[in-house]
Amino acid sequence: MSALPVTLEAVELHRIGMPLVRPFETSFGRQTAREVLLVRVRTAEGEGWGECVAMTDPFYSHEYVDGCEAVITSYLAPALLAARTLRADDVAGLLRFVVGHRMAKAALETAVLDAQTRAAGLSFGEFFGAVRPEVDCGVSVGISPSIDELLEEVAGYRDAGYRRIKLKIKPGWDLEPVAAVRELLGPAALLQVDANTAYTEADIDHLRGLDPFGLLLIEQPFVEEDIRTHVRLARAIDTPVCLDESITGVDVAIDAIERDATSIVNIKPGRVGGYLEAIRIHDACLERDVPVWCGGMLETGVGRAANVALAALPGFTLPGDTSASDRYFAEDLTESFVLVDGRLAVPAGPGSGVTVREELLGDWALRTPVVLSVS
Ligand code: SMG
Ligand code: MG
Repeated sequence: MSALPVTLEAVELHRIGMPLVRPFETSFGRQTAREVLLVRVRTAEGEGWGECVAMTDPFYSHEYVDGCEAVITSYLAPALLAARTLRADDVAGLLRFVVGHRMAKAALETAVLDAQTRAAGLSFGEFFGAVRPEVDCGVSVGISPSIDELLEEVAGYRDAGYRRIKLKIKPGWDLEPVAAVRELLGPAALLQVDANTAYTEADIDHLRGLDPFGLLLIEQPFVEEDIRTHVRLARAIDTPVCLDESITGVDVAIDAIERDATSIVNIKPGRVGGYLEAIRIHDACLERDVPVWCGGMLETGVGRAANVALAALPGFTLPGDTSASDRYFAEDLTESFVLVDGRLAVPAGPGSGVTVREELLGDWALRTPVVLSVS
């Protein structure tokens, strides 16, 4: 579905801090708050918002909030402001002169897409090609201080209706918690694990110990650049291997699939440079019968709205890390996303379909917004 270009007048960068309802621990660290960089574009046709998914520290990937803000301020926003009249489709090409920095680029592309689709009266769901009004949701469960606390947390999410549980694992926190959660949930529950690159080739035998638990998949056990060891693991275990960090674009996705390094793909729009590239990955996977699911980066309602629309595409056949707002936040920056029967509704209004609550933007501001305008 097409939409007319917008005329860009200014790019605003907002930095907010939101406390998490409970700490979230992964193999690379523990966080108690979410620092978020939000981009607002002001155009002649109206405004649009994009959320940068980078974390405070460069531990999930090389990108991080300060770095994203710097590259947007010095390079990316000036290039878009110089182009002046543009569509979301033009953004990746206009920003190609900067190597990498996909999360920063994705935030800008999404803001332009939001402005453009709002002006056209099209929802993200319509623009992306959504085929369902609501999506099945999973939840990502952090590393816990004890198995008992883990079981209590998982039972809470089960009772809330989540359709799939993902456990964060690392060496020393893998077989035992997985066994305990499988026992708690029973054999039919959808259960998967995510290692965030914490293992090495020497752990392949150990990871085979996950096979008896009937997991949906194991996500990214080895470092981002190491496709080869994922191929070796996939040959050695029955549990399907799913790449997250490694998949930075559609060509890498196709390569990893053809090499049998991944039989399921986690699609995170921020990690791949935006929703348009995310859709290309979805299409390539659908063509190859590779199931995909939508990853999460502890997004506010701004990013969550877009993720839910993406997850409504036909190839998203597994529940995503598209949890309800209250999984992370006591209060969301937009309308709350509320789980109903384990699902979230795809917003139907124009653009992302959600509205930023500007008073909260002020309350949670970590500093004054940066405004970049046409020179
Ligand atoms: O948004 O529910 C969410 C987060 C899901 O586990 C999640 N994300 O590797 O998939 C992943 C992680 C990356 C962020 S960890 C701080
Ligand atoms: Mg992951």
